[in-house]
Amino acid sequence: MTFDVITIFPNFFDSPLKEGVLGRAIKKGLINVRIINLRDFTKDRHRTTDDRPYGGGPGMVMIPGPLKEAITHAKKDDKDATVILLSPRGKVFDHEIARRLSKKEHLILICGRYEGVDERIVKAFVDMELSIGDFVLSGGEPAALVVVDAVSRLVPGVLGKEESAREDSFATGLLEYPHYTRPKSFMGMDVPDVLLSGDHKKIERWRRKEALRITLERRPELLKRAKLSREDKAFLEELERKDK
Ligand code: 4GS
Repeated sequence: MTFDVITIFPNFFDSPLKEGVLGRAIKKGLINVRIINLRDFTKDRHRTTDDRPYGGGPGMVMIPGPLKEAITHAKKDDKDATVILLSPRGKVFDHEIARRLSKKEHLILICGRYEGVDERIVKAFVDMELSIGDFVLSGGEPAALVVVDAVSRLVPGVLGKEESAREDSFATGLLEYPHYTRPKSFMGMDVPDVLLSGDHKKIERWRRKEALRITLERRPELLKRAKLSREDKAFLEELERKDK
């Protein structure tokens, strides 16, 4: 799978693409990330990428010419690539979208800077606008990195067997159960006995219940989409009864 990232800050991506899961996936050739410097597609002496907005107002707008050239360059050997603009105006990125994108062969991510990009670029080239959340970044670069990271994890081979099994369990749509490791006692707090019991059925049931409890407490809206067994539903009803 190939990601092309169009940016005016190519160095932003240097170390994140070298570390951990992502670094390994790139080294192994499972994913290919090409950082495209938007300034390489300017034609003036100053390598201009922005200009003042028509109609006035604060800030600058990314001019369409270099973006068109950069997108065309990224698409030259693959007309079917999906062009994504990172912007607070986009659909909010989630696991479901990540899963859909991981099935594509080629994504082109445009990192917005300043007030945004000239709308004609959106009309002519952008297939999808994505936001990573309801807050304002200084640029689309961290958002593009989030998308590259979350999508890459779902590309076959990027995660080890154990890690992908865990990923599958997130697909249940619940928040994670609490984790404990050594020491058994820490600052007067003990590891729950059940985790030391060696009874794997019982441990699994406890973890499931904790995941349900935490999800109900913090993100009840997630429960609507989660796959729940009859036992899960009974437990949730019990919790809601106790709550009243
Ligand atoms: C986001 C976001 C963002 C918006 C870029 C203001 C600079 C900035 N991009 N998800 N101009 N949230 N972009 O805040 O994707």
